[in-house]
Amino acid sequence: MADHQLITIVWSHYNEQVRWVLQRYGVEWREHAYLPVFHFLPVMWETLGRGVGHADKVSSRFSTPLLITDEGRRISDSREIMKYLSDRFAEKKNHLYPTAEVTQLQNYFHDHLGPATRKIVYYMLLPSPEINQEMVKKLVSLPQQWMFKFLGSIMTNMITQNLHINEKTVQKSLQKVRQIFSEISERIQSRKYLVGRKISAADISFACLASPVLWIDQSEGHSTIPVLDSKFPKEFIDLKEELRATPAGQFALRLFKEEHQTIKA
Ligand SMILES: N[C@@H](CCC(=O)N[C@@H](CS)C(=O)NCC(=O)O)C(=O)O
Repeated sequence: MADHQLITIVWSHYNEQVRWVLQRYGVEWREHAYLPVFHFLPVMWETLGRGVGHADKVSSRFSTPLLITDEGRRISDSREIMKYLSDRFAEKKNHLYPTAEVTQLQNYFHDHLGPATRKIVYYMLLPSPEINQEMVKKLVSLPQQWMFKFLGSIMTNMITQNLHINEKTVQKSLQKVRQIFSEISERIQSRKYLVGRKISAADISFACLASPVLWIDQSEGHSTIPVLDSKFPKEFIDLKEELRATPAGQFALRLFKEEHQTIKA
């Protein structure tokens, strides 16, 4: 039987959620990692005419992650994939969706936290050619690195426009992130996980979708985000430190450190 295959935008936080679950259940997979914009053709190739993929308020119909299962099924949307993996590979006691509250929280993070952290990080880091080049060099294949050399500025413009990234929208996103961090800080004060006594999809979604603004990298448990030599702009360092100091920030860091690994059955 073929392995599972995962088409990703390599640095995407929505994609990290799925890697987390694959890894958690010890499922083998092959990843086809792309830069944004370059993901478009491979996803289209694998989905067109199959009735797979739909646009939603945070992404296009060709969004990543896209899972091609070992049985040839295509599943798009990180939440659908996580549910599929949990149904198929988890024992009942380790299932990631034990209650409806988990799904509600996950949808809340998907719709509000994910787009806000993405906007902020692109706004603060995309203008830095050093960071872009280092990320690209450390994360994708040589042909994509070459293409990025020529198309980099067109790609960054496309990202900025498609995601409506500007001063005004980023201020709103900052407010949203601070609001969600304060809600989660409150909620997590007296408990180890967001729902019940075991890790659930809600915890994984919070940790992953918050990770860009905390800049959780490979040294802290992230699967792909490399440790960078380039310097971050001051406004980003300040934000990262502010959010890391909150109980919600500490919670996300702890989950990456302690839970982002294969569980022993
Ligand atoms: N509903 C989707 C959202 C994922 C998403 O927004 N993915 C982004 C990367 S951060 C993407 O692939 N964007 C490109 C596109 O929409 O074509 C999911 O949960 O998988």
